[in-house]
Amino acid sequence: MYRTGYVGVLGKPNAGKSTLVNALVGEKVAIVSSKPQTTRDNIIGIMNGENYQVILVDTPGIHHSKNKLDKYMMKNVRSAIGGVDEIIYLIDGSKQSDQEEKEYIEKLKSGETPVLIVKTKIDKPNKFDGPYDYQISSLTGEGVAALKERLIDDMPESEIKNFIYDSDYYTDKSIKFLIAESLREECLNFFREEVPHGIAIDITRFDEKSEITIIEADIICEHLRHKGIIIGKGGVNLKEIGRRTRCYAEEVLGQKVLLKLFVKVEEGWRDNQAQLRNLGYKDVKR
Ligand SMILES: Nc1nc2c(ncn2[C@@H]2O[C@H](COP(=O)(O)OP(=O)(O)OP(=O)(O)O)[C@@H](O)[C@H]2O)c(=O)[nH]1
Ligand SMILES: [Mg+2]
Repeated sequence: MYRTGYVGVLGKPNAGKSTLVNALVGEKVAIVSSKPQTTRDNIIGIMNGENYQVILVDTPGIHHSKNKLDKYMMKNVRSAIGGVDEIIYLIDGSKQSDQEEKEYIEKLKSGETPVLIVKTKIDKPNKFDGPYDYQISSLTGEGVAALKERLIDDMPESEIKNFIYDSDYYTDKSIKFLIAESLREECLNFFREEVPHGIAIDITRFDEKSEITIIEADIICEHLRHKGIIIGKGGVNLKEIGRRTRCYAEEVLGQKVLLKLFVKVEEGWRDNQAQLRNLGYKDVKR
């Protein structure tokens, strides 16, 4: 018998969804940062085994929409809820849950899709007093194997091997997307306050030659003063971000990479539909 299906990974921003997806898949699928609202797109991470294929859908953290990018992110969440066999709702155990979150969970549970509540970050002091089905730490790995078994067991059963992806795949995203996200992750971890949230990446050239891959990318930011911060004195920041991203790109591509970065200002892009679309935040497919 084979088990194949989809699991939606939901929760507030910064709950640890992407970290868990990476831990379950065993590969780096989704970028992680200590800042909320890191994930913008639904990102698929695939757990492959002899007799199972569990497709995890990492989603943006649930928050109130302030601009069109936020709306795009929440549309991704709704699309994930509608299309999966099971939902895991992640709660950061080191924080107290608020009334709004409790109500959201109740609403989710009253839907058609089964929901598992997973308390995470149990390596930190506990502050969450609500009910949960599993508790884990993605950092130490505690409880992750038990959750994985449960997810596999809960997937629909079939006598034929009806895997959706080739077993070699661990994500549905292209290497180009992974590199763009890795560059965004470096920016998220490098800069503070409002700079990271206004950053988007546009890869304008991706030339895979036999010996080298040439990549050119624009780092889009919202204000001129952000541009200065991103570049740094004498280009020191941009150089370091570029170096780190190039190392990652060389690892995933398995060859030398020439990476050129440019910083551009596009004021208000997070609220501009046409700019959002240009940057790859297209309408969500169901
Ligand atoms: N101590 C501890 N930290 C964790 C754990 N899981 C995640 N984190 C940290 O929590 C922060 C947020 O993790 P993410 O995986 O980016 O959270 P997310 O839910 O995907 O966040 P958004 O994409 O913004 O919605 C990062 O700094 C992680 O390193 C855990 O089990 N223990
Ligand atoms: Mg995330």
